[in-house]
Amino acid sequence: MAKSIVQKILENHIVEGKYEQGKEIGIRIDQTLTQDATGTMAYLQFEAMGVPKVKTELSVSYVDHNTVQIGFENADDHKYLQTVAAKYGIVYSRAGNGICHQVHLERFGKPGKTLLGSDSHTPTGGGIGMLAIGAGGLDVAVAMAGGCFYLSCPKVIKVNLHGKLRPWVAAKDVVLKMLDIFTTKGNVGCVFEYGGDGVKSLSVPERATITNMGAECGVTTSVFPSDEVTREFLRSQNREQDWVEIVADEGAEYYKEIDINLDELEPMAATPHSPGNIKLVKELEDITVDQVCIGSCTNSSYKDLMTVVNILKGRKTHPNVSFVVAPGSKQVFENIAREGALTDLISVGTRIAESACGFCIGNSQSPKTNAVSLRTSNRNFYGRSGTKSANVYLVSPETAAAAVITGKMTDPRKLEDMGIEYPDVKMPSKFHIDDSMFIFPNEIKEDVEVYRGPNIGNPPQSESLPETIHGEITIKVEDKVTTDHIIPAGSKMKYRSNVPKYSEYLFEVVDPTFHDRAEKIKNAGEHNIIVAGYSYGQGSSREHAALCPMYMGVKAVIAKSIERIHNANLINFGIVPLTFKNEEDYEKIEQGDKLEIPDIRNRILNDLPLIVKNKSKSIEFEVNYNFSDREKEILAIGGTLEYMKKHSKNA
Ligand code: MIC
Ligand code: SF4
Repeated sequence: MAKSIVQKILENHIVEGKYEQGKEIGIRIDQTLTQDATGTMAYLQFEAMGVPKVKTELSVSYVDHNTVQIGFENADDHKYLQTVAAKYGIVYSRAGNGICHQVHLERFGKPGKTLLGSDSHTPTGGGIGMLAIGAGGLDVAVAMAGGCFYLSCPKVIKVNLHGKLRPWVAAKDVVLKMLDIFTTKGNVGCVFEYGGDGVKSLSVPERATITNMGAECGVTTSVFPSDEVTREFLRSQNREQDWVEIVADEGAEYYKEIDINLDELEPMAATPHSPGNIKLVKELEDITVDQVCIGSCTNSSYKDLMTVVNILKGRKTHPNVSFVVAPGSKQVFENIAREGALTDLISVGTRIAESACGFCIGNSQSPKTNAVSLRTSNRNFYGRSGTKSANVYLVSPETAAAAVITGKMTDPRKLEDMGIEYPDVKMPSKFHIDDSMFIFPNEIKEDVEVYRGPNIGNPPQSESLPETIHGEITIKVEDKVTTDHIIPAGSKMKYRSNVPKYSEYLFEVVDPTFHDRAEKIKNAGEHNIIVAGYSYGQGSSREHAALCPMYMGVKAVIAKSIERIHNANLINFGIVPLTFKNEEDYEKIEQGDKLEIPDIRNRILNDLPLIVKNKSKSIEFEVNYNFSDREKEILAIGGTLEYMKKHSKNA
């Protein structure tokens, strides 16, 4: 039978279940990655599992998110991560080595392998032909301990790319087009598999830009074939031996197929405050721009930065623009520096930032009040930049560079009128490679003592599922509430390993009174319940969006729909994700209503209908749930950590 790329890789890794769309499967994970903001908790959970060494082929711990280090907290976390890595056989990528996804693509990604990462943009690895999936830290800890990763066997959507991008139109515009077509909701359980004659015209970093932002559509992952272009990239990284060819079989069947003609695309932008609000740049022309930020795991490769440098060389940053560049990795940084391009950037008036997430996560470079900020990153959620009144537009490096010169939103094709030629940057045949910012576990021989600074607390315990949930709707939110709304990153991210402190910021952007109200309800021995619209929990993989609510006594979320990673995180921490059977019931209930979900434990375990009683309004409504037997057991016992402990004891 003719097979898709997705089917080939999944079938090679299935440990439990069968390749049958919609059914839960358990797969073996070859590689894991963590970053510091999610990794600290993931390793604390891994330690709690009592496994002496990681059981994957490769696990890498990156430090790229919390590198600002105002106060001791971040540096303490880094040291914890370094010592844990040495102890358990994990490669440690030091702060300064770059953003996890860019570095992993350069140095470790292998076609045909599975990669699980505690970051939602892990699908970047799909650019090199891996099946790379983002998950909560606890799922990654389980994979490091040798457990399966469970997912719903996906609906594979084939995206046929035709032709070739025209000058000034970039890979970013391809994925913005995908967002225009698929939007940011309704794609749970799907995977994008790219193919068609247009694929060969895209370099690996361009493919990675496209797979990176598939995360914004909410798909499980995106994947490109592994072909001669992949081989060349691996050769340039001195890793040709890691190459295998992976292409879809002729006649493979898909859930759906779409076609995109690359030569018809135009420069695009995601407008405030969602990556799904797509417009053509030419429709936005003349908007005054205050800030331009180039970097993030979406667009910070050698090719991206050399394109920008070639556009800007010999010119100066517009006086009203603050222009920041954060190279994606030390390798990118060093290679552009060795070619003299760093000097060109400095001379343009660029504010060079560290090779890290930086501006993308709002822990530096927050723009001024009411600013328009053009960014090459992947998320422009409300408040994420650190300035609530700012308007963030997501664009290609070409469009970003044009605004650096003009000080306004400019279709980069217009640069030709200013005598600027399109810089057709070629990938180098060999990168300058220096792996000295990694610490490989076999370099450390002696017994390692794990360092735990005062910021490191133990993961909080969750409670088993009660017979009846009774409590209050502590918060009712609308559609597309992201994990950035649930628990902010930015300057608060340093409390990731201190759950009681971090929980104080729950729903800060939406309703800063949430924490105190939830605490009161919890202290009164009642449960907190969250009610939401469509696509609840979209965006990041941060499990704190479930862990902190769990700590505050949230026991159920009732939504119109819930996104994949967040849904899994809720289950991992013993919070029951439920959806309205009749969506009109969402309108009939209010924040503050007293709810009761009688007999919930028995009903879920025995697949019986579940009724929610609204005591305040004397009405009741039915809710849906969809749990595998494994998930039911996890919920009943009170979370994955408890489940793992029980099963490792029984093993
Ligand atoms: C993000 O881009 O939102 C983050 C910060 O990288 C998150 C992870 C986190 O919150 O630590 C993600 O994408 O998963
Ligand atoms: Fe870092 Fe931004 Fe990428 Fe998240 S999206 S991993 S914060 S660069």
